[in-house]
Amino acid sequence: MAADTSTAVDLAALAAIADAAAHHGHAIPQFTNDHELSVADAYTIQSMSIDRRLERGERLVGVKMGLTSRAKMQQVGVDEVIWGRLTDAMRVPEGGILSLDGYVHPRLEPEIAFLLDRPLAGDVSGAEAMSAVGAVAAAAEVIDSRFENFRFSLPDVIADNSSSSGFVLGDWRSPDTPIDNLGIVLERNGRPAEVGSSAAILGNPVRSLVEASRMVADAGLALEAGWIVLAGGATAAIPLEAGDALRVVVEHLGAVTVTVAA
Ligand code: OOG
Ligand code: MG
Repeated sequence: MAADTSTAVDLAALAAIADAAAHHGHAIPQFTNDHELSVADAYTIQSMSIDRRLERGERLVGVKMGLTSRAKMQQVGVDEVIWGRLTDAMRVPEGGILSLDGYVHPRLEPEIAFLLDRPLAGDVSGAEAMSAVGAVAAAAEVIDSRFENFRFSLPDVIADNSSSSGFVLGDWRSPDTPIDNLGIVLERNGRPAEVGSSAAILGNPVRSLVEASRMVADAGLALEAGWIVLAGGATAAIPLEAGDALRVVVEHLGAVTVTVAA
């Protein structure tokens, strides 16, 4: 790696590049090809790039956890849990049509979503985390790395807001619904493309919420009442092609569908 160690990295300039790539849907070289970035630098870039979205009028609506399952870690070759910020503009309506305009090389993965009705911050137990949850739902996430060939290192993907791009939420269910071992099927055009279990998410998706509370606190933030937390994909993500009909079915939680524009 030809890292530039002689001069301080301009984190704001990299944030502007990450934001423009996400905004216009174009691929960029990995930041770590040319810059030595720590994980802390990468979260600063993420925060600064999201600030640019907020300045354009978007609103923070929650966070997504990433790389919380072996399947996801293996698919992208990064084996650390990460998080990213979700804004209202990323919401894709359930049952809606997704245009591929503005994406680089989007993929879709099954998710479980938490809706918080109380704030959560710092180190909490699983029971404390669940007591802040107002509802749970089946969900799907559209991820889209802005890096060429969907290849990145840990600091790259964090700086790129953990590939956040879009999310689809199913109907909210009672937080009393057990979610520790639910069968998950991701269907493409009526056929199963990926099959898994919610147990693949850190052993129990609640652990992902505990991690979210802890990791977000490291950035000086708290999870707020009304926010959504995505627990992370339980299976590998699949590439989206024009005309695809995608459906995520989660046992006891229901299904979400999205169709890619032809
Ligand atoms: C990174 C984002 C990971 C998940 O659920 O694991 C993620 C990526 O795969 O590009 O969203
Ligand atoms: Mg995800």
